[in-house]
Amino acid sequence: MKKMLTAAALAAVAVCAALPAQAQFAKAEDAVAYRQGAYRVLAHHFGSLGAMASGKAPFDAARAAADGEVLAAIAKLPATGFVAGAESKAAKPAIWTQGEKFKQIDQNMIEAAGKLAAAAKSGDLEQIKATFGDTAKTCKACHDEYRQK
Ligand code: ASC
Repeated sequence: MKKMLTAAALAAVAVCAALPAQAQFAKAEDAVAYRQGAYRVLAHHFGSLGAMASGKAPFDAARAAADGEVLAAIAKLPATGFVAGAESKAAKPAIWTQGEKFKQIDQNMIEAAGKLAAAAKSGDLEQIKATFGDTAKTCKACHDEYRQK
């Protein structure tokens, strides 16, 4: 019995580790607020890295590393707020009808944010500049396809 429980517990841990961030919402508007809040936090830290990458702000390695860490973690969240029935003014309906394509574009952003975070952690401004541009492209790809103008 103990052995079975241990196996079940291990299986549950494996499932949790494999799943992307999940969120549950009592109301559709909570899901909209959740994803918009996540995007806002992303934009803040992405903007901070961008200011340093472009020289508009002095390069601060510790700040860049912290921005990258938050960016990589928060990047995984917004997609979980696009639950059924949670349409909004900003989001095109295609998000719900082209689920797989939307997920892929979102995944590209998550991966780019991870690389930008690694670059930021390295403290090498040149690496930050390169990966910042790649990440910006993934933001834009989604805006072009799925954000209402
Ligand atoms: C930002 C921000 C975005 C992206 C995007 C990149 O700083 O808030 O949504 O960059 O403009 O194309």
